[in-house]
Amino acid sequence: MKKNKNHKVAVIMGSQSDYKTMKITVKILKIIGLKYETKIISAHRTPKRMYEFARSAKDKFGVIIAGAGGSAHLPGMVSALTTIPVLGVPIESKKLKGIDSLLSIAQMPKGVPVGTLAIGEDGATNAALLAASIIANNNSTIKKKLENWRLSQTRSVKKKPK
Ligand code: RP5
Repeated sequence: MKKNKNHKVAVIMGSQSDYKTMKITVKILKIIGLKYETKIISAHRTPKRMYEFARSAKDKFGVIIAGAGGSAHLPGMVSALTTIPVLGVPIESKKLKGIDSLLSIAQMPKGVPVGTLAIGEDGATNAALLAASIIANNNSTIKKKLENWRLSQTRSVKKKPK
């Protein structure tokens, strides 16, 4: 495994409107100290952009995080074009509260996986943490930062309610 290119995370999303959620992913990646790039790529509105991104992703990224809402085919389509791990964040849609996004992303037929996270902000947070875990397998600095993040989370839980 070549080191540098596998330590960068691509954070892609189907629309500018998804960034409200996906900026949480970016915030966590920054805290952990992971390199990343953000892009708007729509599977149905910019299919050529999606194809070109996915086909060249292996030269640049170790993990792809894809946020999409509604009939959320972006993570699955990107995963079909690369073997880099793809983590899908179901965006909370207005009409069905993200249940549509969740089922679209989670119910990939066998053979082309997408690691599906929770709907909305929780999923956006955990996608960044899971990307960090994947990259930490080959990066001791990220591993240490991830362990520290967990430790500080544990310490933040008070023993008694106020
Ligand atoms: C999806 O359609 C996007 O991922 C977004 O969640 C949803 C709505 O997009 P906009 O109409 O806000 O551009 O492709």
